[in-house]
Amino acid sequence: MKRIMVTGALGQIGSELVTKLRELYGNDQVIATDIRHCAGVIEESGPFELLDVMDANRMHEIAQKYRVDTIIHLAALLSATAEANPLLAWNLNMGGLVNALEVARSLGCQFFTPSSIGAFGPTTPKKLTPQETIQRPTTMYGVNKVAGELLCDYYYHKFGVDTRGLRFPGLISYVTPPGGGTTDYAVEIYYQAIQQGRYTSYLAAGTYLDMMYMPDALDAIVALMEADPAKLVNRNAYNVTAMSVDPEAIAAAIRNHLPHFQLAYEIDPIRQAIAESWPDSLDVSAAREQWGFAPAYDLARMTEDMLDKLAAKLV
Ligand code: AKB
Repeated sequence: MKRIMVTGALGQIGSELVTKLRELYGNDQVIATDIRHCAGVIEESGPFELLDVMDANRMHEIAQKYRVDTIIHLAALLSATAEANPLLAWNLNMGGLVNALEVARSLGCQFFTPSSIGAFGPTTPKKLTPQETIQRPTTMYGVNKVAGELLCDYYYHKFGVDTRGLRFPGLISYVTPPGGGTTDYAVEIYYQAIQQGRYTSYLAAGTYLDMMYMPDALDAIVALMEADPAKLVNRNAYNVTAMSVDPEAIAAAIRNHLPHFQLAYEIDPIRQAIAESWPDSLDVSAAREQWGFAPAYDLARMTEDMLDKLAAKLV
């Protein structure tokens, strides 16, 4: 039976992943950690520890105390926040990652951390971006993600740490909102559609980015962590996505349910520039072939579910 430590457990991915892992492996088997408290199901349904991922000793102590055999390291700043505070992003994103990899190395743990479409840059092929291609990002977040992918490769080859990772696109969910990302508009648009009937997008029409619904992202993490190690060629991170969309495409999908929904634009030059430096659509064939990646939600199905769930949540 796995014993899993999750960092950043109260964030957008963590808050849903911890619940899923507790359902799969048992409440006591999943140790949630975060830098802050937040009363709710994550702290109440199983072990929870306060952890600043920059504190290597405390991370090691917690992992040892619970005899964990798997580390899922999620704590990090997203792209827009990282761009506003690049030094903090370097220290937190890289410092936290290397601390977590060191704990995995010293305790012999399996390891997962997310990379991102942000690991690509303006010189990367934009359409059907291959698994292995040019990675010259122009954001601090991207620099962190490329360095992080290389570190995961390094710890696998040098120390035999069982590292696994996914290059996540924008993740859309009705549970915990993201914070400080470039793709956050794709979550906000659904909340505002329900609450106001309109949304003002900070990314321009025609800005295509990869997206995925959270249930598919969680399934992908579990499938990758359960995959036969002999079949995994890429120990840095796998391309994954379920759709390539722009604000107009999401608005059109919303109008199938809310015909009067209105979309306006007020472009944020910083996030627009970040989005333009990222791919339009990823090639996921390596993930499909090596560990069976198969997302269930396309734009239409995701939109129906998001609007249903948010309508119930926001009444
Ligand atoms: C962000 O926008 O920063 C993230 C990501 C794509 O990594 N959602």
